[in-house]
Amino acid sequence: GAKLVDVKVNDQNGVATVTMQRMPVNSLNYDLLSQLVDAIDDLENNKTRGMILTSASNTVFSAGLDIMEMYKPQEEKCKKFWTTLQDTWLKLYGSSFPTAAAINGHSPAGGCLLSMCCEYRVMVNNFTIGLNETQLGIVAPKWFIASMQNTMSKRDAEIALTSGRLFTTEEALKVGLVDEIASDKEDALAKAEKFFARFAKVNPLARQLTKASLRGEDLQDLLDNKETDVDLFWFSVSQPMVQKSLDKYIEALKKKSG
Ligand code: CO8
Repeated sequence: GAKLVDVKVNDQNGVATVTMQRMPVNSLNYDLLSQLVDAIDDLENNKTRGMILTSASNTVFSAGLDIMEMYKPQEEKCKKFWTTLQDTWLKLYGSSFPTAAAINGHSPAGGCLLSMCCEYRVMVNNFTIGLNETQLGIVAPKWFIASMQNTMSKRDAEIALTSGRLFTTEEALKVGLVDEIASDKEDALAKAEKFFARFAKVNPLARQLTKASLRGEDLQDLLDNKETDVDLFWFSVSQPMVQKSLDKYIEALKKKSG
């Protein structure tokens, strides 16, 4: 199959840049997610110094879940897809190495989720980011919410989630959804690389165990409820109302691109 994820390691600082390259919008289908899981596994095995997640597109970090994986779904395939999304989240949110996202384009829904799995976010100006699920008539799962609450206040997360708000880069900075603004991709990558320098004088095991302690409850909660969560996803996407709103959404996307 196509190579949807590119991994390059900087020989000077040992940081790996993981680039999603499923054009045009890095919509997260089973193949892209599986390749992300494999890339993260490799980095764990090779004891990387850190990982930057970015996109090969100049305008989209990731358009979120591939709507076609959820539209007119077939049960077995759909459940396998969702399990792979769970695994991606578990591995990235729970990685032993430090992570940063260089968000070089729009980052709605699942795109926002991936960036929130990282420990630090640098976002190029004039794009949008957020968990806009309610705008699509769907409900962001508990673990999506947990990772949002790990970036901003519970108060801001509640308002953002219930309204399905997409933030501009500057608005995202204000609520803490992103940590720094960049002028372009190069600047975003440079700022993300700087993040790892903070750990130069920190004991790596102490850093790793602290991260595990901070994120452990969120991770355990999904680990304990993986199957229930898959069933809930299947139940949700099978609802005629949800299919109807996905149908409308796909139409709107098509109309927009002409
Ligand atoms: N899935 C599949 N195809 C997509 C998606 C997507 N998420 N997004 C865009 N595309 C397609 C478009 O249909 C278009 O296809 P075509 O060229 O065949 O017409 C092509 O990609 C390019 O799209 P655009 O022309 O719209 O590209 P732009 O650069 O103008 O815009 C955006 C890029 C801003 C990313 C825009 O495409 C967009 O807003 N996309 C939708 C984003 C979104 O809302 N995604 C939500 C997905 S749902 C999710 O991630 C979480 C679900 C949680 C499940 C909860 C349980 C039920």
